[in-house]
Amino acid sequence: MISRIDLRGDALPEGPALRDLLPRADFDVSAALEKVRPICEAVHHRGDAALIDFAEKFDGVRLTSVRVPAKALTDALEQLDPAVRAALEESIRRARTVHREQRRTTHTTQVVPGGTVTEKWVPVERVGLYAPGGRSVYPSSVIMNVVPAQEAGVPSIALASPAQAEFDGLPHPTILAACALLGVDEVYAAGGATAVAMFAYGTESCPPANMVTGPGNIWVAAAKRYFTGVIGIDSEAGPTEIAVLADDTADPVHVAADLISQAEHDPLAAAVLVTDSVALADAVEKELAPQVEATKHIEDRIRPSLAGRQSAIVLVDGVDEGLRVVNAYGAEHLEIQTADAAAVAERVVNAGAIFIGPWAPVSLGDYAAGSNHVLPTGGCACHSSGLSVQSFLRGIHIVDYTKDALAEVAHHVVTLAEAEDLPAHGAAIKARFGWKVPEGK
Ligand code: HSO
Ligand code: ZN
Repeated sequence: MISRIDLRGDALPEGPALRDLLPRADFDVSAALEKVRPICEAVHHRGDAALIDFAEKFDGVRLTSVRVPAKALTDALEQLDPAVRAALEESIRRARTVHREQRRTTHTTQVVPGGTVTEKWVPVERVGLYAPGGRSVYPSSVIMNVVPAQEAGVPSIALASPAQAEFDGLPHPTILAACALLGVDEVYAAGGATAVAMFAYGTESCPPANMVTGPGNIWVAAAKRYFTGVIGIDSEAGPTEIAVLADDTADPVHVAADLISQAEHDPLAAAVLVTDSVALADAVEKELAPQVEATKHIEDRIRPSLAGRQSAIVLVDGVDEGLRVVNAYGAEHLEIQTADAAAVAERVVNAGAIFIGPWAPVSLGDYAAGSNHVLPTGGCACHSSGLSVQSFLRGIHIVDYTKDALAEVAHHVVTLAEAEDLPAHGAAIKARFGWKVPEGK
């Protein structure tokens, strides 16, 4: 059901060579780019009419309006199962507790007497959040996108999710209910690349946004790439990944359950166990079969995910080697199930989120740890972070110098301007001092 990669014996290669030995899904966003281009152009030129045509083509329903009426949101909340409502509320409460502390304060540095640089943090003015609605209808992802945007102070937040034929062209009712719980009242029935294009260009019913965030399929990722440089994006979000670094102290029942939990998302989802214990590898493999049999999305997602080239059990010579492997891999989610897991976790430098020990499974983080579940995939954890308040803020430097403070450093500015063959830069300084360079200190 899951392949093995045996890295024991020989010394592990360095850097990219090690990464090449590790499993990863094929997720070719550039190939999808050509297909989303005409979709984006149609939304650009025909606005709402294009969105309505695409909803009919892709979602099988003819919309009367792209904007979801306010009443649909309140109705969805009223009809929400009370247990689901309570769980969503607790998830929101915990996410707020964590994200509120990520707010940044204005900071002023006095560089010299009379010369200061202040960094002020300003929220993005308008963001468009995307909540998928195909194989995955995740109200939890609505929370993970909306809460950091709200805690960052974003004044205008809109959300799009695909039209559902079975709900008269509205997005899924649990998505609508989650929006209502969070106080998001600007919601659109638009899916995939069309939703990203709607936010990027704006249409008659939806003003353009400065930034689009949220998970999605390859078309959403491709549309985000198409608009890179035009609007802000969070990340391209590929199929989900779990890596577990475990030794012989780990419980194979837990490890198998956690691997399956993320395989459940997608046939391209990655489940990777890195261990120095053959006994654990054997026990986990044995455990996978009955647990997979006992769950739901077996044939369409879990089996192809576990059997795919993106999943494997990787055997290593010890926890130190295992750390090198997981750092080279840069998993979206990394569980550490070893003796002294917290100390091992301290040595992890590349991961979207780290889950320590037996009582912090990825599922907890997906719903109710307080952490964010929108995390870098495909090895992007080596250079990017998960969604946070910071994702929705811009830091603006404010430079404030007196005449004396400028005079003190003027000769250095003029020298560097000349060294770069940009004399007009130097002239902008000299003009302030009777066209002479002050002597400085
Ligand atoms: N594990 C997914 C998020 C999710 N799980 C939503 C359940 N619902 C990516 O972090
Ligand atoms: Zn998940």
